[in-house]
Amino acid sequence: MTTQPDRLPPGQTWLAKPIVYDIGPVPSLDLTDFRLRVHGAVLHSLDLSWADLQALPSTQIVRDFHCVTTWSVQNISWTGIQVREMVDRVLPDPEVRWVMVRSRDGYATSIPIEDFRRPDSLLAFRMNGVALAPEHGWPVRLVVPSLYAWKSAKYVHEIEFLSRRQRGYWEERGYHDRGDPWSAERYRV
Ligand SMILES: Nc1nc2c(c(=O)[nH]1)N[C@H]1C(S)=C(S)[C@@H](COP(=O)(O)O)O[C@H]1N2
Ligand SMILES: [Mo]
Repeated sequence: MTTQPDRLPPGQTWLAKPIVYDIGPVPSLDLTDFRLRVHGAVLHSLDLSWADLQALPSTQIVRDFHCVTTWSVQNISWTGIQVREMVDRVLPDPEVRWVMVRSRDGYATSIPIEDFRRPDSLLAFRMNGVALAPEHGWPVRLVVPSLYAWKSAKYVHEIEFLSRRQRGYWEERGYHDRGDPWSAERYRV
């Protein structure tokens, strides 16, 4: 593994593979029951089946992945749908500043809309060339590589555009509202 200090955010150390972090058991699912709800302060809500999601244009990115517990992994490739594809379809109200992403295991995370809609934020269903492993978020997870990995919610089933800020699982427990690794935004001050 090459070590390029210029691409390692402050206080981080390289690991070869991501460590799996889950607040609870990996949730089970029958794909025929899959729904992704995209709603809230938007003009057009969406309620997508697995087939609907697969019909959307997909793309691949390669990004480093930074966990707030100080490990980082280089060059993970993710395949999925650009988040801004969804944003463009639902048309959030102009006052929306925050998005809440909710998962089937009860996890949730709140993300500033500017970070959420970046071109490298994906709803990913493949990781390093293969379908997501159950513990990495099967069938689909959010990946926001510009922020700490706790913002990359696994097992996603709901995206809500908020008219007032709410906090997700770790944000409620004192973690930073934004979580930019380059500014070491670990905890809320
Ligand atoms: N649904 C869900 N998503 C989650 C978590 C979780 O507990 N549940 N943990 C987060 C944390 S803290 C990290 S570091 C990453 C880890 O991703 P991995 O388990 O695929 O390595 O997932 C994030 N997404
Ligand atoms: Mo994490």
